[in-house]
Amino acid sequence: MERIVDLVGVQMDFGASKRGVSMGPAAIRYAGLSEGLERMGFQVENLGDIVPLLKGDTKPTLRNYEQVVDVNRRLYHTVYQSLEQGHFPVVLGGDHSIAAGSISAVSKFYGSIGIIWVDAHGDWNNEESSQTGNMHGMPFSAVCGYGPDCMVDFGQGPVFVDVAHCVQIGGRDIDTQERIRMKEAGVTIFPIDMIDELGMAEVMRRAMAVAGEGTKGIHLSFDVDAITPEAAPGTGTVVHSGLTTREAFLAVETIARSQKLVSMDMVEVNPILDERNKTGILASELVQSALGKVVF
Ligand code: EXY
Ligand code: MN
Ligand code: MN
Ligand code: MN
Repeated sequence: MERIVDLVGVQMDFGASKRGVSMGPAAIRYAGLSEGLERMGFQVENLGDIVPLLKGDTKPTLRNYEQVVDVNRRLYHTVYQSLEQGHFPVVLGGDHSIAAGSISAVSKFYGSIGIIWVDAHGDWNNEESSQTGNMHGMPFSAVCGYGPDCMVDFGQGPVFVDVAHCVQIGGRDIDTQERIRMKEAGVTIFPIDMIDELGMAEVMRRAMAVAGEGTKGIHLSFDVDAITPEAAPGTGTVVHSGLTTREAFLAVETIARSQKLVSMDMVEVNPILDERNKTGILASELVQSALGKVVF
């Protein structure tokens, strides 16, 4: 039977300071994602985009929280329904705050999942530790029960992800309080210098053991700012000296080979800041590789 991939875009940029990642889904689609997945033999169902409310309540510690929460609630239901139908949900961002809605659904559906979070940032802030109030800096902690509950509690009775099965890869810009909180919680972290030392192949072997063993599946949350800005300039929070494109492909190809991937997000593509859709194309290719596209 043909496997069905559900593509859902989320035109969200209210979780970030800069505008423009709301156009990320269009850029990734324009790069040929559906066509590529179809060439791989998938049936692709395009679920369209979730569009945020034009206005909503805000506060300094949780900027635009009403719009962020509303989108996450709708995304939660979309992703949950996709899983119920036996499909594979691919969520295209949008800023990273949307991972709260997608992962809440995956965690509720499976009960026990692992998370591989590829990102220059920790995304492990809460309302108190955040220096910006930007909610794209909070979703990883939220889905594990260490962040704002409003991001993950839509009345469904949230199932938090066990930190023992959570991995951060590529971190190199993590706030001081955020770092302390991540260490205390016990997230497995492979910051960029550890990737230099161990090599991505060994990092991924270790990451797969943490996220994959003892769980029903793995969710991949991939923030394109994990990749070095020379290769991925189209994103709002660039951090120098990141992953090479080959390291990024090795990471997602390893996850694909494990056959434990059940869902993913590809986020933070900002076409306004990009160069001829370089980052959109890279994002599209990384999704295909995560779903098993082979080079040869
Ligand atoms: N740690 C900073 C903050 O909380 O504002 C930066 C967060 C950037 C988050 C980007 C999407 O990964
Ligand atoms: Mn992020
Ligand atoms: Mn990031
Ligand atoms: Mn366990």
